[in-house]
Amino acid sequence: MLIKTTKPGDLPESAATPETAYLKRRTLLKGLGLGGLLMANSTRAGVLDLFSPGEEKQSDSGRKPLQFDSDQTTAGLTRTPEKKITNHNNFYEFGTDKTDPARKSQSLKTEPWTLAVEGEVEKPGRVDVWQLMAGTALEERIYRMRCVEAWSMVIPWVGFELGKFLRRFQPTSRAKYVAFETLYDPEQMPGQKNRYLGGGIDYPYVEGLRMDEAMHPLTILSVGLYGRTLPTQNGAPIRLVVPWKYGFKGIKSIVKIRLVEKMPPTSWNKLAPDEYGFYANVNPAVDHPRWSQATERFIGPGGPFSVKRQETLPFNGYGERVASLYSGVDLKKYY
Ligand SMILES: Nc1nc2c(c(=O)[nH]1)N[C@H]1C(S)=C(S)[C@@H](COP(=O)(O)O)O[C@H]1N2
Ligand SMILES: [Mo]
Repeated sequence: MLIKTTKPGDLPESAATPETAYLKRRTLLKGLGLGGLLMANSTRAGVLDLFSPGEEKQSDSGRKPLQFDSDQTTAGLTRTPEKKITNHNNFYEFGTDKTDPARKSQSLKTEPWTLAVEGEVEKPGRVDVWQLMAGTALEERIYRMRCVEAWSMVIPWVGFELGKFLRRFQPTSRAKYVAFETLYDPEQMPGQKNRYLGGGIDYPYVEGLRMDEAMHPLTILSVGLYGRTLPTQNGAPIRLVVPWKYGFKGIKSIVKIRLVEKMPPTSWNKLAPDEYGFYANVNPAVDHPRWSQATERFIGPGGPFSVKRQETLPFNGYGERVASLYSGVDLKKYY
């Protein structure tokens, strides 16, 4: 891995792992009572380690083929190769390096898997996710994805609309937000056992959406990618995908969905509230405090020198369908 030390204010636009390196350091310093040193310097991994050829393994043992209706509307998008989608991940339960999830999550036991839906619903329940997968009409959705770290991918997900799923449980009129929770199992997830390995996140990982965001037809629960069930590193067996928001909203390996009246806490917001808001809408006009969000590096086919820097689009290009959700909301304040 390439590590380069930079001076304060010298964070390069190509910073590959700002969440990781900076927060890891910050958490460690906090833990040591040295919080004052926070801005002293920061480290980063170079862009080249995205593509170190030896690391690009197909770490996906046990994935099963899925049946689904394919997505015709977005078939023209250049897709990120499957090996890159499955070898460049954020899943801090397995470590903060981009290659950790593929290397360390393979033993996660995803079968059986129970998902509980509770809170402000008339009919709370627990579902067996593998039965759900078999008994639900699945769709392919080819979505542009944008990480807050300014890289992006195009991923052919397989899943179903979260809104359709939630309606089965009959949300009450008091349901204003939806809170999500990842599995908590320190025996299986080393990052939950060791605060340093886990990037300082207070586990279980949690996320939230406003009710109208959750019910929007673009919002899906994904159970697969590239036609097969999800690899563990991408959040098997079931994870959230919200294509107009930064990737961190896409909580992985979900065990609980709770409909609630009040805005729920979210993991990144708890860790660094000045950097990660509840809304997390992709917005080229609102910079992250430590780097610009105006452009992004598209991770597509080809080697390191073919990474394409492109403009970031408001709402990640989905503005026509979702901007109305935020009319009257000051997106600079509610970032
Ligand atoms: N439980 C859990 N979910 C998570 C994360 C995590 O660390 N833990 N990382 C988030 C971040 S920062 C990103 S960018 C996406 C990455 O999803 P991918 O690896 O499938 O591309 O997962 C999100 N979901
Ligand atoms: Mo991210």
